Amino acid sequence: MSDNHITKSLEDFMEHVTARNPGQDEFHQAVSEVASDVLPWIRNKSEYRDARVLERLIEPDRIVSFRVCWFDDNGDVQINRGYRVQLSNAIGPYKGGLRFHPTVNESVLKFLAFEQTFKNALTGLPLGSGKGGSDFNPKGKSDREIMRFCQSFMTECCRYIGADTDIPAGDIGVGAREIGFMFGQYKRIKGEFTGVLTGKGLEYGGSALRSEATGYGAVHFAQCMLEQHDHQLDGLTVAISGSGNVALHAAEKAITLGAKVVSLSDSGGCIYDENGFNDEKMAWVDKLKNEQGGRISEYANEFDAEYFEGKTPWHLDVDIAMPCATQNEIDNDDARTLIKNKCIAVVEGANMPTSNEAISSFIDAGVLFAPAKAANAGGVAMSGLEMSQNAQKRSWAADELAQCLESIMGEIHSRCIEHATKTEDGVINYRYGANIAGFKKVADAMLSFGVC
Ligand code: NDP
Ligand code: 2IT
Repeated sequence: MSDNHITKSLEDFMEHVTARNPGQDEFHQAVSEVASDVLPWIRNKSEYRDARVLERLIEPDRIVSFRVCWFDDNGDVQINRGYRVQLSNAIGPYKGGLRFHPTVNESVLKFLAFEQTFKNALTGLPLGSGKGGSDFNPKGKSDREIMRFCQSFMTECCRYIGADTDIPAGDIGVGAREIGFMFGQYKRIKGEFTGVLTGKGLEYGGSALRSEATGYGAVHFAQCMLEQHDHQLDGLTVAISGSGNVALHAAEKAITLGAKVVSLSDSGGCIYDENGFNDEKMAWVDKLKNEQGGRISEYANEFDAEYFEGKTPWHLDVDIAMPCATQNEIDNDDARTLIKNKCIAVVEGANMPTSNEAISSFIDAGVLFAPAKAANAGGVAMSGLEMSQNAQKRSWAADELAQCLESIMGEIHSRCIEHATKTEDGVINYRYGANIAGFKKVADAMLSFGVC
C-alpha cells in the first residue's frame, strides 16, 4: 500500500479496501459507513491524513484463528473454528465480545471489531477494541456440549487474552453460562483469578447490571435523542427485533418509561401484540427464551397476538424502531416503509443492523437515527466498570451502577452532538457525530505513539 488513499474519493478508497480484503462484505460495509464521514473530515487535516490513521485502523493489530475440537453427547468428534481479532489497543486493552453463531467468519468479526473501536472510544473509558468467537452453533446443544465446547475454545484462546491485554465478553450466543464455563477454564489453566472476562456471574467478580446494560443503555440514548428534539418516549409505540439479551432488556426499560412495545422477533419471524407487552407478558417471554429455549411464535398462541413467519417487524406502524437482533436487518425497502409510516426514530441495539443505504434514507428523511456505536455502547461501558471493580477487588451497588450507566449514555449523546452536523430543520446527524468523535479520540492517541 504505497499510495495515500485518504486523499481519494470514498469510491477509490473502498476499491482499495475491497481489493485488500476480498469477499469480506460485512467488513467493507462497516468501513464504508465510517469512511463516508471521516474521509471528508480529515481531508484538510494533514496531521491525520499524512499519518494515514484511517488506513492503519482498517488493518487489525492481529487476527488469530484456531481449531476447536470437542466431543458431542454421542461421543463423536466435532471441529469448529475459533477467532480473536485484536484491532486496536491505542486507548486501552483490547475489549469486545465473543460471538458463537454459525455465520461467524473473519469478515463478521472484523466488522464487529472495527465498530467496537469507535464505540469504545465514545464511552470515554480506556478501552481498546477486539472481537472474537466461533462458527459453533449453540442451538439445540446440551449444557454439557456447551461446556465442552467453551472449555476447548478457552484452552486455545487463553494464550492471547489477559486482564491487562485483552478482555472478551458476551455477544450473540454467549451469555452468563458460556462466560462461566470459559472463565472456569481460564482460571484452571492459568492458575490465577483475574478479571479476564466481563459478563461474569455476580458470585465470581461480575458486575450488577452488566446483562441489562446494553438494552437499558440503548433506551437511555433514545430518551436523550428524543428530548433533544422535543419528543418524549412516554406514550410512543416501539417495535423491537430479536428476543435475546439486548432486545428483552430494551423492551423492559422502554415499557418502564411509558412506551408501548408491540413487537419482538427471532430468526423464525416476528410477533405483533397491538395491546403492547406488560410485565407479565415479558416474564413469560423471558422464561420461554432463557429457560425453555422456545420460539417467539409460541407467544402468539399464548396471548392474543399475530405472528408473521419469516418477517421482521419493520412493516409495522410504529413511532420507534429498535433493531436488536443482528447485522443487516433493515434494508432500504424497510427504511422506505418505516418512513412512510412516519417513524420518528431508529435506535440500533444490534451492531450494524441497518444497511448503509437505509441509514442515508433515514437521515435524508429527517428520521432520528441513533447508530449502534453510540446507542448500544452501554454494554461495553458496563464491562469497563466491571473491569474497574475487579481491579479494585470491590463490587459497586446496583443503584450506583444504574446512575453511572445513565450518565455515560448522556455523555455519549453529548460527544455525538459536539461533532455532529444538523439539517436546516434542526435534525442532528448522529452517525456523523459518532464517527468523528470516536475516530478523533483513537486517532489522537495513535498520533502520540508515532508510526507503529
Ligand atoms: P442473543 O444471542 O442474546 O440474542 C440474539 C437474538 O437475535 C435472538 O433473538 C436471535 O434469534 C436473533 N438473531 C440472531 N441472529 C439472527 C439472524 N441471523 N437472523 C435473525 N435473527 C437473529 O444476542 P444479544 O442480544 O446479546 O445480541 C444482539 C445484538 O446486539 C447483536 O448484534 C450483538 O452484537 C449486539 N450487542 C450485544 C451486546 C451485549 O452486551 N450482549 C452489546 C452490544 C451489542 P434466534 O434465537 O432465532 O437465533
Ligand atoms: O458489541 C458489544 O459492544 C458487545 N458485545 C459487548 C462487548 C463487551 O466487551 O462488553
